[in-house]
Amino acid sequence: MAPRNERLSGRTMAFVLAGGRGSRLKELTDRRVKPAVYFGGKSRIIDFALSNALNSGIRKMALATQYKAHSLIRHVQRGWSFFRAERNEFLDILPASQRYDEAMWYRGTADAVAQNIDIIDSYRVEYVLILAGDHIYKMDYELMIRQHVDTGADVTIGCLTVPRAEASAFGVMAVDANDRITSFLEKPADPPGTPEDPNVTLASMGIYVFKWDFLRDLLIRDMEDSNSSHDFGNDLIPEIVRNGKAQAHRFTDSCVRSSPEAPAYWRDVGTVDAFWKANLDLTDFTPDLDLWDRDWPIWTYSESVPPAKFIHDEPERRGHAVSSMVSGGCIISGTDIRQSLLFTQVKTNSFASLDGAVVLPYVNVARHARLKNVVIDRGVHIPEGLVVGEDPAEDAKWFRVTEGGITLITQEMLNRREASL
Ligand code: ADQ
Ligand code: ADP
Repeated sequence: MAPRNERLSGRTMAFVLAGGRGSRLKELTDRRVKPAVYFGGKSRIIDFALSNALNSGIRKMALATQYKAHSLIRHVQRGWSFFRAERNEFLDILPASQRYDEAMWYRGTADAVAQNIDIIDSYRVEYVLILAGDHIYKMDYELMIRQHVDTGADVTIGCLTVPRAEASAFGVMAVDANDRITSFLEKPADPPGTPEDPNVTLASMGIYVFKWDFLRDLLIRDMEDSNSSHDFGNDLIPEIVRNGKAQAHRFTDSCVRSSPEAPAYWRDVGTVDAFWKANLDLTDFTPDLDLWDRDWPIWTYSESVPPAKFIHDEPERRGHAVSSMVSGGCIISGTDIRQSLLFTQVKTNSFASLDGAVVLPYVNVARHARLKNVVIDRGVHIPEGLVVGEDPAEDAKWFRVTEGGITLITQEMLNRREASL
C-alpha cells in the first residue's frame, strides 16, 4: 500500500447518491429511502458505500438525499460523526431544495451533483468519485482512481459482468481490447452479450471517477440543456462515450475478497426477494460476503446493548438458534430459530418458531407464533399464535407475498388484519 500522501484517495472526494426511493422494496421503503434500509444484522445499506470509501482512504464525503431522508440522516449523524474537521475530513449531508433554488428537487443523479458545485469547489479536490448509496459490496476505490489517472480517461466507470437476462436494469457497454468503452446503452430492452460470452453483459455499477474540472464543465453545460434528464446513465455517460474517452474498470480486479477463490460479491438488493436472500446468505457456512473481515470492516451506528441472551432448555420450549445470526440486545426465550437473521433488540417468546426469517430491529414475537420465509419490518409486534408461511392464500389476504414466496410483514398490515378479525 502506498504511503498516505501518495495515495490518490487523499486527493479525491466521494459523492454518494442516496436520493432515489427504491420502490421495488415495497413497504420496506414506505418510510425510509433504500440506502437507509437495514442489512446484515447491524448495518444499513448506505454503510457499505461509506465504509468502502473510508477503507479506501477517502476522508472527504458528501451524501445527497431527498426522498424520505430522515431515517438516513439520523443514522449517518449517529454513526458517521467521527471525521475530524481539523484534518479537513468530513461527511457533508446535502438534502435537495436547499441551495440552488428553493423549489427545485434534484432532477436526476447528475443534477444532485450540479446543484452542489460551489460546495464541491470548496473541498479543493482533484478527483470526484460518484457512488450509489444502495449496493452491497466491498471494493477498494483507490485502484479505480489509480486506473483513471493512468489511462487519462475523462470518466472511468466501475463495471461487472451480469447475466444478459438481468442486464436491462443496467447501463451496458461494449469495450475494446484496452477496456475503453466504445458504446453505452442505458437500460436497453435487449442487451447485447460480450464477444467472449453471448450470455453475459458488461454492466455499469453506476459508480464513476472524474477529474473535478472536467465534470464541473460538463455539469454546467448539462444544467442548461432542456433536452437532458440530468442523469449520469441517461445523459452524461453516453455523451462522453460519443465525444470523449470513457474507460471501464472491472470490479473483479479490485474486489476485496474473503479468499482468492471467492467470487466477486455485489448485490443490488432492490426487491424484497433479493433483500431476503442476501441477508439470509450471511447465515451460510462460508458466506460470499465476509462481514468478519477485520481488514475491511463495515462501519455503522451501533447501539450500546447487551449480548444476545437465550433462555429455556426444555424439550417443548428450547431457546436456541442454529445456522442463524442473532444480534446484540436480543432475548430468545423458548423459541426455535433456524436459518434466520435477527437484528438488534428482537424479543421472541416460548413455543414460537422462526425459519428463514429476516427480522429487523425491535420486533417482538409472541408465544406460539410460527413464521417461515418472512421479512418482518422494524418494530412489528407479532401477535400470539400467528402462523405465516404455511398457507400462501391466507398469507396473501393480509401480507405481501412476493413472487419468490417470501412474506413481508409490517405493523400496518397486522393492524388491518387485527381490525377485520
Ligand atoms: P439505476 O440503478 O436506475 O441506474 P438510479 O435510479 O439512477 O440508478 O440511482 C442511482 C443512485 O442515485 C441511487 O443510489 C439513488 O438513490 C440515487 N438517486 C437517484 N435519483 C436521485 C436524485 N434525484 N437525487 C439524488 N440521488 C438520486 C444507475 C445507472 C446505470 C447502472 C445502475 C447500477 O444509471 O447505468 O447500471 O445504476 O445499479
Ligand atoms: P415466554 O413468554 O417466552 O414464555 P417467560 O414467561 O419464560 O417468557 O419469561 C421470560 C420473558 O422475560 C421473555 O418474554 C423475555 O423476553 C422477558 N425478558 C425481558 N427482559 C429479560 C431479561 N433481561 N432476561 C430474561 N428475560 C427477559
